[in-house]
Amino acid sequence: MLREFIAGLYDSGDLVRVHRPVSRHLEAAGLLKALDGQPVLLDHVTGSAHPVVSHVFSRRDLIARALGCPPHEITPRLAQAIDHPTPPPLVDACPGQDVVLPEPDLDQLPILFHCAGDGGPYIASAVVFVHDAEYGRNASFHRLMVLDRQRLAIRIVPRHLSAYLERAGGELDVAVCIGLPVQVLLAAATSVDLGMDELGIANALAPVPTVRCQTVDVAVPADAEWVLEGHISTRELVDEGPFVDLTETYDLVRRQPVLTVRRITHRRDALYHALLPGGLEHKMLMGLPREPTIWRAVNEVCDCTGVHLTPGGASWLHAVVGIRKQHEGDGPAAIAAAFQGHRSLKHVVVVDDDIDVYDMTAVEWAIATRFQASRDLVIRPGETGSSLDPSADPETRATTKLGLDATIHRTVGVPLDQARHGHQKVVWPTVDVAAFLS
Ligand SMILES: [Mn+2]
Repeated sequence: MLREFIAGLYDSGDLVRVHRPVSRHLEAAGLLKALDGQPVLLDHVTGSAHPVVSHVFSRRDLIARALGCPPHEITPRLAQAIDHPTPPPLVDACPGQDVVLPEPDLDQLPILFHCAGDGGPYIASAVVFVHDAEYGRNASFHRLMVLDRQRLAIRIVPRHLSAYLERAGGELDVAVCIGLPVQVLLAAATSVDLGMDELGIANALAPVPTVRCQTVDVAVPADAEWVLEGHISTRELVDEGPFVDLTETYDLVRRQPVLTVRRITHRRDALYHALLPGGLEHKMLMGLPREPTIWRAVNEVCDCTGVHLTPGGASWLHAVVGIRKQHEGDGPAAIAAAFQGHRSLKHVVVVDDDIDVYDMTAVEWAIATRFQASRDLVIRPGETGSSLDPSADPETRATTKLGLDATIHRTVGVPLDQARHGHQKVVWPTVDVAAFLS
């Protein structure tokens, strides 16, 4: 669970702990931005009795550590969990319900106001759980803007929660959880079919005991630090935003529904997980769960050895795909499949399996030494892109997609292994460096 992982980071000296009071208005976000990529615990955030943790899963190695596997195994493990979900167990005891606030009051939570132009304080780490008689349970991330002590504006993109809301006639009971273990955060960000329980994916990664909510008919992770039970109504729409999105640019202000909180329960000494908008943790949790779908799509056309949605591309718009090339057509086929596997993808680089997809210097080296623009460039104009790309058409999201096949090219008549020979890095002599420097 989240607090055990935080305790482990503290014990190993991997947690920056801030004892001084920090204002939740702008100051905390500024401090978190300066410490991006480094797990942080803020002991005292003004106006709240609860400590803030952030950047907990801001790096691939941190997620790997939480899942107990090497970094390169995260994508295949997640793909495996999506293919073979297991129903999470229901338990009675729930630390997340240890404390029940007498009156729901969002001001008790150290919700941060991030940037001067924001529409309000924002919760960005929250996963919303709903239940439907036919579809079953759904879990998805939604940013929540504080309107007052009981009400939040909820951003709902037209995906699963909007389908549940429509079926419920625009009136839907929900449970919002904050402070969740890594497997739940990753599963909630996957893109799977409507009616598939994301907690089944989470439970296949690591056990997720669940517990019934007190006023809402849905079971949520028992290890959650906070549970906000409430109701979404589309009868009243409010301005949601401005909000700093994944690209660190402002998203549009939209008319969105109101989520009214009716009950707040939390663990004793509950931690509040603050996700810095546009920060590395936001990018990691949003982008990493899209890598398995690219992985699977590319594996249908050739042998995929790795996928990396790079942080420089906001972990959303740029991918590096590694393949074990068998045929000359594998590169272009992998480019087309990658775009199928992640619809928002804009630029993709395909490299051979001797290139580490996480090492951007190695990827650039592959482009420099193996790529010919007249031969290996794929340009796809008139595609529908991501709403997160400010350079796409704001109305239609029309964009141009680009693929670079930076795999070794095989000249006609030259066997592949022979073609590879002239493109591989030399093997340097190995020496005992320490012996020369002592
Ligand atoms: Mn879903």
